[in-house]
Amino acid sequence: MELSEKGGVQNNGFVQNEDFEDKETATSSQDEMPKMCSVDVDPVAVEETMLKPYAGMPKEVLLQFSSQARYRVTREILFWLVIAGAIVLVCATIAIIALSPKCLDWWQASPIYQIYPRSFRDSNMDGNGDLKGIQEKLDHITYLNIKTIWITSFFKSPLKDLGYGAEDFYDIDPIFGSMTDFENLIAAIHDKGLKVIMDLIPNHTSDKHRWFQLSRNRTGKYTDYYIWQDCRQAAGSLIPPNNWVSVFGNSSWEFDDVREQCYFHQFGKEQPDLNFRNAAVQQEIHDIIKFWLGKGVDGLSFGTVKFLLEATHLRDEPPVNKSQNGESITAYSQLYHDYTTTQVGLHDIVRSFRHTMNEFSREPGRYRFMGSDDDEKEDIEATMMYYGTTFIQEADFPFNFNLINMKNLSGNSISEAVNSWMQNMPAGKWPNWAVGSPNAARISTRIGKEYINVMNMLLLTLPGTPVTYYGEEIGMENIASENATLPEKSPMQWDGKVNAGFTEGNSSWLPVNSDYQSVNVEIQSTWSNSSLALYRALTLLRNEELPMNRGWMCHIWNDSNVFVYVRELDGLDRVFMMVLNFGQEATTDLQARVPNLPSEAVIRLSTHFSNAGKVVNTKLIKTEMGEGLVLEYTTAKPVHTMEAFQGKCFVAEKACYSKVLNLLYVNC
Ligand SMILES: [Ca+2]
Ligand SMILES: [Ca+2]
Repeated sequence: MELSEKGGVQNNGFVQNEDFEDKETATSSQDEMPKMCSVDVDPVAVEETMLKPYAGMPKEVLLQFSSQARYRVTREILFWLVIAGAIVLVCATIAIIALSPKCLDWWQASPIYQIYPRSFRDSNMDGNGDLKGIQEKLDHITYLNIKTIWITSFFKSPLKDLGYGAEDFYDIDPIFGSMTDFENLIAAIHDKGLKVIMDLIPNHTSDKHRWFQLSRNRTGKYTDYYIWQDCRQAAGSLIPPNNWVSVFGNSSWEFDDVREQCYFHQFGKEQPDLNFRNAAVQQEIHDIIKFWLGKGVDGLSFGTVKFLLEATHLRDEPPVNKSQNGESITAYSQLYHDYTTTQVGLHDIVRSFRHTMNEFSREPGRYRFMGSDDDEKEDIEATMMYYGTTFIQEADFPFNFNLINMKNLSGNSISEAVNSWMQNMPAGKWPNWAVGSPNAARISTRIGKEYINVMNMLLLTLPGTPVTYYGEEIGMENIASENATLPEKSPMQWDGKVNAGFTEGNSSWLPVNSDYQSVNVEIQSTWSNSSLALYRALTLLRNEELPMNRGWMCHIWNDSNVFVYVRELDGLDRVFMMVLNFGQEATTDLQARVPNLPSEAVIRLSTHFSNAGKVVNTKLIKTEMGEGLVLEYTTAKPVHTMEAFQGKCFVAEKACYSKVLNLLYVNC
């Protein structure tokens, strides 16, 4: 009876749901109508609601259907499905962003190519390299698969000290060109997708600097821009305020006739130290930083920062040899520099530089790199201080000269140089490596021609940012020179023409090395087994292979001949193992060093090109003197997961590879 009341349809168990619902809906809407509206129901309208939807029905009919449960519910289901889908998409996006590792920044992703501008390329035949010359040769940088250029000091300077004492921090030395040349160079560098770092040495100026001239005349605020002290005259000779000695030897105090006082200089007497205890001096440096970042420079390398502050008490520094007579102390190495280097407050100044640089780093993709360039040699902990702490950032990295400062060459000494950096570097920081610099003999001269390629292989396969000093990619050698700082600054050897293509002029400021017929870019680019070809193959490998640019590095083995390490990435079963020979011919049993090592590996790259592609037995890896191998193999058990190698593995900016999604993620 109930059923017939609901529309008179007998439920025989086979009533189609649709029909049943239809009727139910139609009836119930009839039932509800009086409750909803106060008007009587039009029988014609009721008739209409009994109709099926049809094409071209008028709006009123359409509305009748659309309020029916079957359409309303469907509509609501669809609506909520769309909402749920959108929420899932948003969550997935957030998850991917949260799980994605930070992309390597530009200063981490590419090697840095350091150019000594006076020696790179001369564009105007005066025998001196210049900014336009660098611009002419930018294709060489991209040819090397490098994206970052570091140009050493080019400020207006009397060049007494090869440009390290600026006469004007806001101007280019005319020898290198004009400010317009510089702006054009920056634009050209950025057009090619490259970045540029420049030097800034804030410790001192040239004695020709306007500030020094004003200071020696006690003019206004400039009076205290430098470090002045009274010095006594005794028996016709000058007695300095204390026993402090300059880096170049002899007293670091110099009498100034104009002011009739002594000024302090850590380096040459033509390079008076600025007074960093004077806030106005610090502000000047911040203004200089802002000026160059405003010009578009992507990073600054702050040189010789450990010399910024000196103790105000001016006490004598303790002699290394306690019995040495004070009068006879003239060399820098004869004193402990407790009061003239790394004074309290120094790192506050370095952090303030970082702070100013950060103001220019806010735009996406415009992070400004900060390096510190202080060769501490013996004091690795002092060097590491420039990384700052987890919470207070200083330099992105202090430049690492460990591989340059080694006293002898062997697999052991290389291993020690590498490990000393890795073990002392604060957690979460990014390493870097240099094998050449404007202040050290070239690889070829320092350790021998036969090791050029293996040094470059080491440089470009270690974790972190590699720094190449111009010319090391072709294995340039020092020239003979009486000046101790010049032999590694000889003109870049571009081709076999006169002056090695460095200048079209008659002469160059320093002689070109006589080996330029075989050691030059042009000829080496035609040889498949040249240092240049290897260098390019290595930078390409570094760019293309994830384990090489952001994977683990595990130290495997070292002895007097070889240094062995692997590069691995979580989620990838492909491993690269470097076997680098820094001694004499050797055979290394890698299976004895790594448990479950595959018995065979492929030589992906070799300093001896003819070996590339060969399959070798990992029990008997032969390397000749100066030979380097990049071996490749696959394994389900990478070294960094093994108990035996705990504490011997390192990773910065950890990431894991997902084969399924073909992307990198964190938290693996
Ligand atoms: Ca020139
Ligand atoms: Ca100083």
